[in-house]
Amino acid sequence: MNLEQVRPTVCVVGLGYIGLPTAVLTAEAIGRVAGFDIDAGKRRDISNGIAPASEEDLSRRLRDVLADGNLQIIDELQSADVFIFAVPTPIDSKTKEVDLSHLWKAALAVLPHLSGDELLVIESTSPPGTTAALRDLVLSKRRDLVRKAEEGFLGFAYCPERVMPGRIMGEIKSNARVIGGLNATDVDRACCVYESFCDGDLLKTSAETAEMVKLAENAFRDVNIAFANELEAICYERDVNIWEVLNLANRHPRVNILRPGPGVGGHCIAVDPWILAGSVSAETPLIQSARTVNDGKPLRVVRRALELLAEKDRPLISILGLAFKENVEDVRESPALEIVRLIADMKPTAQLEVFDPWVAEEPMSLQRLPNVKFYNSADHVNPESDLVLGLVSHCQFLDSGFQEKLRHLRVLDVTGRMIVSPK
Ligand code: SAJ
Repeated sequence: MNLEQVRPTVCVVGLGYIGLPTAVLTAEAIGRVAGFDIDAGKRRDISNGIAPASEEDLSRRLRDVLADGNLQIIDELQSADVFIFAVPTPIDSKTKEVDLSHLWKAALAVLPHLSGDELLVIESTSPPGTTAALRDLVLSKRRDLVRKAEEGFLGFAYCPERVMPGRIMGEIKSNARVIGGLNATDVDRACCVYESFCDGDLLKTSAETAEMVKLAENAFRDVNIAFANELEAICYERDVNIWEVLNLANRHPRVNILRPGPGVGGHCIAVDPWILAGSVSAETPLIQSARTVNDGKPLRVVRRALELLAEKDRPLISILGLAFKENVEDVRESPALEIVRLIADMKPTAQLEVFDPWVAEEPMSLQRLPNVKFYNSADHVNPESDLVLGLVSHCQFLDSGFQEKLRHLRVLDVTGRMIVSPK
């Protein structure tokens, strides 16, 4: 497939936080892009130029590609030269097993539209072997396409994203990208699509290696953060400043310890290690321990906060930040949310005032807690607070004027970025 000679039609299946930006960038680069999502409400909003996630520049660029006809949001799947699957691959909260049902459903929905000359690309985070399993599924249901696949016309590739929420539009374009295929032709065909909008290096490999790389990257971050969180517990007990330890240790040219925090949230770093560990029968004690350490961090933060307030019967606690990390609105799997719930539960006499200028509405799970008040701003932190608990270092909390207001309060700052002069 040479983009100079033939502009492929592309269909992006799943218009979530990765699928929609991918559809918009592909539409800008080569046009003739269709976007499909099973959620009719989402399709309607996107068709009207409303992007579900407030990534910088996404809404404006979405409206532009819709207006010039380069992106069409479709209600029914249709034929295309390239299908890109960007559907969720969550894990079960109890068993930690990956759930590929959305991917298989999407693949089955695409089946009737295949003629045997298409490239099917998975972007969703998936266990090693998923691309090969997709091929097997397609060919088991469409025996008529076996020959086309053998002759290299029907291709399968795995091209994971590695972008950072909040900076998706820029990073999708600039990050290096791993392009894995079931054979060299599939890799080359996938490269043709991605080089149309990606300025970063395209790193060619097999599909299974690409699947493994994606999981390895995020599991590595999780293990590194778990080490940072454990080191922080050691420093706390020894009364050594963890931030100074990190600054100095990271001056070693070959050491890069990440930062301790309230725990690990979001839908990638806390999930992917389970997918990696679950892909083999071998024991994976390191990866699993890292998960245990990071999942246990919210409770450790809560115990520390309650220790500081032991003498107060009805403490007023101001909590800074609810999102899963700084400068994003996303509260999914947020450790800060868990911390608020735990404090409200373990100290029902406490009054909690939660501030997050990035989170538009009070999450449902907090609305039912009688001792929690939510503010979608950084204003009005009560100067009578018995404790200010800094959980997420949003830019508003780092503002010098804001920090000045905290100067005379007792602050427990788990981010290491908000400390003014703790009492
Ligand atoms: N965290 C720490 N300490 C750190 C860094 C992060 O406690 O030093 C916490 C954060 O507060 C957050 C969680 O870990 O709760 C995850 O944060 P993250 O920034 O590592 O990861 P995500 O989920 O926002 O985005 C990641 C991408 N991260 C970065 O680029 C920094 C990237 O690794 C993945 O490609 C992407 O998710 C993905 O989609 O898989």
